Amino acid sequence: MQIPEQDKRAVVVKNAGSHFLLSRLPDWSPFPAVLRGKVRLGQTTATNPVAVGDVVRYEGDEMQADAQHPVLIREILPRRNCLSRRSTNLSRQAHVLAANIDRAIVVTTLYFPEIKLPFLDRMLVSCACYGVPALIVLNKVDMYREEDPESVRHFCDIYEKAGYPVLQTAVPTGEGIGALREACRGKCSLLCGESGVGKSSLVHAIDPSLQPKIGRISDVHLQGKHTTSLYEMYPLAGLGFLIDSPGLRGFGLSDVPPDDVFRYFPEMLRVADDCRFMPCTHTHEPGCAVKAALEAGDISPERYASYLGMLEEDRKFR
Ligand SMILES: Nc1nc2c(ncn2[C@@H]2O[C@H](COP(=O)(O)OP(=O)(O)O)[C@@H](O)[C@H]2O)c(=O)[nH]1
Ligand SMILES: [Mg+2]
Ligand SMILES: [Zn+2]
Repeated sequence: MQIPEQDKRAVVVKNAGSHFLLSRLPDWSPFPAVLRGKVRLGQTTATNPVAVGDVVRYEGDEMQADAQHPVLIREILPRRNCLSRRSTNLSRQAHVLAANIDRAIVVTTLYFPEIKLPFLDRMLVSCACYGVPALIVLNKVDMYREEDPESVRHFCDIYEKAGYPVLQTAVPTGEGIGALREACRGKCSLLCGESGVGKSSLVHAIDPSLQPKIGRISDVHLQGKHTTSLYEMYPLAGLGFLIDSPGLRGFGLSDVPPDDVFRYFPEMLRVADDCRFMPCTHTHEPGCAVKAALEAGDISPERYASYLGMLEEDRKFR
């Protein structure tokens, strides 16, 4: 059946640099596309104009399309939301991770690779800034919960107290995988997190028919290697869609003015109305409700340190 020209809309399901795959969701039959000629762009300040999750208008016959004869992306339709980061600290330009997502699944481990709380908190702040709800997945608990139950408890405590749901998972034992699958139901979720934490492994665990490339942890450095350099969406049998992303090293905050950073820490936002002075940077002001909550143990010192780090970074690079 011929699709009328004006109805030729599809979702970007794979982004490998200049080549894309599109699918007319919820139908899953991806076809190749390129960005060429004159394109009407929604956002123009990003290093990548098109991201996985974008709805685009295209030109060409999707039934006949192949690698040699891709369809042409003509227009990127307005986004409901998107998640971006600054490519580098010095760059003013944003890199769009994904568009039109319902939720971010922020994957982390305590060890193998070792956790970097400031990095995790930056991802969470970005999610909050773009209005994307975040679920934290603490993966590989099979490797360290027995040896270090106290650290696992401490981690869950920090983030649950802050207001985030935390799910513990282990791919080899299947622990938490059912709950994660359930959490994906009916949604389009973006998996993000450092390289090597197990994002691709989780995709495969949720739906064994899906085969994203899984990396190997280098024995010498116990560090994640970059195994994927692309963003790819996967259909979860009748469940929803999951976007796997490459490991990110840095996560510069884009679009977050320093005065607003505290708003994206839910536990600070909850109490900040009670600060004596407005505006309050929550660093030195007398009568600061955030500092009071910190002293009372209602805000964790780790999260507060991340907050200070973000203000500091901002001073350096702005
Ligand atoms: N022990 C253990 N290893 C895991 C788990 N999840 C992933 N791995 C391993 O961690 C390495 C990196 O996994 P991968 O899925 O490629 O990570 P990604 O870079 O985040 O996509 C691979 O060797 C996986 O087999 C887990 O829950 N437990
Ligand atoms: Mg991967
Ligand atoms: Zn304050």
